[in-house]
Amino acid sequence: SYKFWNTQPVPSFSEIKEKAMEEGPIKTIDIDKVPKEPAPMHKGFEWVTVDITDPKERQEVYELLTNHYVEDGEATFRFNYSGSFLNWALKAPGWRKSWHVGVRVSESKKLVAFISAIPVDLKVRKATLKCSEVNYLCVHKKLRDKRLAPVLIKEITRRCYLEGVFQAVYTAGALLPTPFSTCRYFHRSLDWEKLHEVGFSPLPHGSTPQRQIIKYRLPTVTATEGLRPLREEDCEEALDLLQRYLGRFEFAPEFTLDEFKHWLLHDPEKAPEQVVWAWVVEDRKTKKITDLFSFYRLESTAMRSQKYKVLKAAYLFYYATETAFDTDKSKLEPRLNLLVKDALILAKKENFDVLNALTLLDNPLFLEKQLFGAGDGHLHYYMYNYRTAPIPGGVDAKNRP
Ligand code: YNC
Ligand code: MG
Repeated sequence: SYKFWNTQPVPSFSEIKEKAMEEGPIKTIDIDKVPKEPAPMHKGFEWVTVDITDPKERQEVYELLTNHYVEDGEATFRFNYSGSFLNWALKAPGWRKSWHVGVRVSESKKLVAFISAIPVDLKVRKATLKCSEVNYLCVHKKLRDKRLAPVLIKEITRRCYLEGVFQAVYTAGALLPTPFSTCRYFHRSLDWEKLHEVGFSPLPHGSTPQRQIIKYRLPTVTATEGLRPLREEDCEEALDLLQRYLGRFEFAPEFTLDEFKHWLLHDPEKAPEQVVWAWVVEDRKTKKITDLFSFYRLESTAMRSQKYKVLKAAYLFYYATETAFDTDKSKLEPRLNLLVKDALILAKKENFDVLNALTLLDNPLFLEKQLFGAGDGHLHYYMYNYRTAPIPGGVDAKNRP
């Protein structure tokens, strides 16, 4: 099997286990030999470039994803990326219209498939790579298992190659050849009762609803001294902190100031429904920014609930702390626990039902202590046309939407 993936420049399951695996690109691309036109589309369908800046076309992508994108294994929840979210995630600095690819029914013009990419500079061990990040691959349920996905993947690849981008990063729940890392999802209940009613959290054997509610109770005010929302004028300093913090990991994005602002600073004009929240800690004496944390909103449709339409989930996003550089190594864990507990309090205040996090960065230092529970979901991390040895934990990259 893997009839398609076996033809692609990705490492095989066996070679990634080899100790002496050489890091680097798998094949060299000659732009002049890249086809100037897409491969023919299945009969009755046509390629389109979606104009995501047009509210009408963005709504079409929204509807396709809302009805046909990723579900959990039991088909209880399906991601519900908002229009504001898509506008944010697909229009990162340097975004290209040609990387928002759709398929329409020729006759009705109905949008039935989508795939996208945005540019990202990635540090992979000692190398910095100009990559694309591929996301939102989606095929209408009625068109599944017709080998449309490989056609979409080949088309986004062609469009990346044409722009001189020869490597890509992507994540998926599906196991394909070959992940260089795998993360697990963890979930911290903020409204246990709702999570239970909606079918997300089972009642643990031997517990009672009342005990569960008490277990997840949180203070109403935050505890970190100097904590306040991130402001535009903080960004240069906060970015410097984040880059140094991410520099401790083998796989991480490298952000420009523009990218940092795009991903972390809420802009009410661009996002009428707020997508990202970020806070910093300012030292009272030195006025220096010592810590940063953020989360984003991504709701899921509750497909089986009579009572609730959506699960309001926040996802822990980028964070950083100066304690990571303290000569006293014991400071990091308590500091992160303090910060993440405040993140939970703030997420609760914003009326989220749950805060989700992956097993990346320094997350293992606080997940259990802050009562995150392991979920069923795994997220595999992949690179296209690049070979790199496995990166066990502490990855970042797609701490990204
Ligand atoms: C997947 N998620 O194995 P083989 S994640 C990649 N990513 O190929 P068909 C996938 N490949 O095994 P269907 C995949 N899921 O024969 C399946 N495949 O080699 C492979 N779901 O194609 C699969 N969104 O069209 C098989 O399958 C081949 O109709 C089968 O379509 C699949 O966005 C899909 O989970 C996922 O909408 C579109 O099931 C459909 O089932 C669907 O017969 C719900 O496809 C939504 C969903 C995926 C979310 C994501 C990241 C995508 C990354 C794609 C790879 C990018 C490579 C880099 C390109 C740029 C390079 C440069 C520079
Ligand atoms: Mg198909």
